[in-house]
Amino acid sequence: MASCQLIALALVTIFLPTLTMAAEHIVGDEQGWTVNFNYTTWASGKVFHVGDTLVFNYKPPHNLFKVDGAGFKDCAATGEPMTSGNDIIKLSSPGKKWYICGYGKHCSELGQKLVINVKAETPAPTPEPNAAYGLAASCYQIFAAAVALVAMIAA
Ligand SMILES: *[C@@H]1O[C@H](CO)[C@@H](O)[C@H](O)[C@H]1NC(C)=O
Ligand SMILES: [Cu+2]
Repeated sequence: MASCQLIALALVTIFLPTLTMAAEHIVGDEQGWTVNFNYTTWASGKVFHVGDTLVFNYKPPHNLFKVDGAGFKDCAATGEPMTSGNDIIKLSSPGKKWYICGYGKHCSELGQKLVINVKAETPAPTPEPNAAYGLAASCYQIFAAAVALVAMIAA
């Protein structure tokens, strides 16, 4: 039992960080940050959390402005654009975030604009009310998984 608890603890230690790890969202996926791409569709069904990052990949003349709701609606860019072509933005607070391309009519007529809603940080999983029970359950699952694996290999 003691060694099983160690295994369970080791597994939890290994897998827990991957569960709560911040996600990296490549805006537009392979298409990147460009015109004639529906970023509303791209963002729908995705969940953005504080701590995640957005990656905007593009080539000139595209650029990237972070704007407010009005700037998004009117495609009005103010301030300095980001121009690296590989702009990595850390989402550091919850709420709506708006991004547009400031070049020509890319935002106003060609759809190069993105709005997302950032949710609060993923809460850490709540600890088991009864740690011993939790470990025993993990232990059982490890044995079940091991048995299933052995059965598969043996088949
Ligand atoms: C983008 O797709 C959404 C649905 O996901 C749709 O409501 C919207 O009209 C589309 N925008 C454009 C410019 O086609
Ligand atoms: Cu552009």
